[in-house]
Amino acid sequence: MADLEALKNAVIKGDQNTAMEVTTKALEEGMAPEEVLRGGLIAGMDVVGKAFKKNEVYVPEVLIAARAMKMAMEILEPKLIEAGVEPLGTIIVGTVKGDLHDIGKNLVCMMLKGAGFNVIDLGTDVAPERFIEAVKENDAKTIGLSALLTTTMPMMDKTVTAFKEAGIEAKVMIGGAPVTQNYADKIGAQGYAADAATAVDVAKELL
Ligand code: B1M
Repeated sequence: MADLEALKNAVIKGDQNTAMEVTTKALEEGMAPEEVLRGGLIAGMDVVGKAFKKNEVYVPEVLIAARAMKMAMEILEPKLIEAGVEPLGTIIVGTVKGDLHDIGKNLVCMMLKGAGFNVIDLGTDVAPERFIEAVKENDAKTIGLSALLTTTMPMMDKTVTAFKEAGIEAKVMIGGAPVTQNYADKIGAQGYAADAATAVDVAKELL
């Protein structure tokens, strides 16, 4: 029987081989993909995220854990998609221009995919025009902006302004360590999420 506690610990330790093995075994045994995601992978990253906030672990550990999660996700993702009925909606996600941080944004994308959204991840350093193009191409109704630097937060404001100027009606959710609900209100973003799990709830509310 696949052991989700072992999967969780594999992510925490950044042990990608074990993470991939347990994920494969769990799926072969018929465990629901969402259970593997939530009970193993997300549970592990949650521990790492919290330890990181308390300075109990540092950047290399976070990156190694995220890589283990990513490798396991490559196995899990097709099954999550298969298991889903229809996508809840399409969401365009990216880290704003000038900002290269993507660990949190990637977690948000993973959680959204796991929850049944069709996620189009534009990556990092994404200019407003690129977001606009992607929204139009995919007829997306929701956009997620991430920023980790106080110096790139104003780019969120500029991006939201560019959406308004381009007549984009998609709802905007923002997040990232320095971002707050107050800031979201100030720039006219309809949603704010402090973490990846909340991002799913907010994205659902914005549908
Ligand atoms: Co950077 N960095 N970094 N960095 N980095 C921070 C953010 C910093 C706080 C470190 C510090 O000084 N203590 C600081 C920012 C200070 C500030 O602006 N106030 C900082 C700095 C200054 C810089 C550079 C400028 C350093 C330099 O070169 N002098 C540089 C900037 C490069 C650039 O972007 N142009 C830089 C570079 C880097 C690395 C490349 C080395 C690396 C990024 C690797 C990568 O992402 N691929 C890096 C890292 C790893 C960090 C820290 C250590 C960790 C960030 C992280 O991944 N956290 C960070 C320090 C810290 O946070 N204590 C730091 C884990 C992640 C799971 O959390 O991203 O917050 P987080 O995401 C959460 C929530 O915020 C939320 O959900 C996620 C999961 O729960 N969330 C959303 C995020 N996006 C969301 C979107 C949503 C909703 C929720 O909706 C769409």
